[in-house]
Amino acid sequence: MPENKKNTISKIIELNEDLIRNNDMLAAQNKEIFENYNIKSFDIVGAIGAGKTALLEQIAKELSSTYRVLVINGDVATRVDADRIENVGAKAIQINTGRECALNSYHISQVIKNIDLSKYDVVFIENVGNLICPSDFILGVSKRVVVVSITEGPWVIEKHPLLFKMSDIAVINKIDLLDVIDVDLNVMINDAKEINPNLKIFTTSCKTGENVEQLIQALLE
Ligand SMILES: Nc1nc2c(ncn2[C@@H]2O[C@H](COP(=O)(O)OP(=O)(O)O)[C@@H](O)[C@H]2O)c(=O)[nH]1
Ligand SMILES: [Mg+2]
Repeated sequence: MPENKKNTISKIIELNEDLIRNNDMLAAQNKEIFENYNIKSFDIVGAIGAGKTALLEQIAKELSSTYRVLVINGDVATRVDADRIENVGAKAIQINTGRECALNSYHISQVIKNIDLSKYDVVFIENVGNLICPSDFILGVSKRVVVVSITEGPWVIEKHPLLFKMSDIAVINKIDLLDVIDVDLNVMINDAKEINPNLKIFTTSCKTGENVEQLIQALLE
């Protein structure tokens, strides 16, 4: 390979490593701030349409009677998700990332800087719908929750091992559709366990509410 091409590649790798190092440093600061305010914080990751907002609508609705809940919704465009959350009575902040396929710790640090965190007990961050990009960017939360749905097909977990390795809780959603979608739920659960034996796994339906209560209890532990 010509020398100038080699130099360009090593420069790109260096820049990428810098980006991730800076992100990790800001994430550590975010984590410390959340902890100083005694806030439980969650990064909810998963593909577009998996049911992240639908789960958050149910969780925010239930927790709002006892806790002061803030939801930060990340999307490339629109404030559809923040409006959905505010409709169930919780405070929501929408972040539009434009071209970026994941939230990063800078986005969260800017939110933290501009709000009074003493007003909240629990913060949920709905990441941009994507099963790949968020792996590189931790946000500085207490727990990461990865959400997939059975409609994404039986291989969705084994095809995205990194995000499952880096999560604390996995949700397999839309189990009300098990009769019409050709997937074996046990195979999906085993795939997740094999990738990360420490994962807590929940199979849920936002349509019927099945197992959502158990998920909420696990979040609060
Ligand atoms: N049947 C069924 N539909 C669901 C379930 N959860 C979400 N949906 C639907 O899936 C679509 C995408 O949900 P949404 O919450 O916007 O997904 P997000 O992109 O991950 O936030 C919506 O039409 C939801 O009503 C579920 O458990 N069962
Ligand atoms: Mg959403």
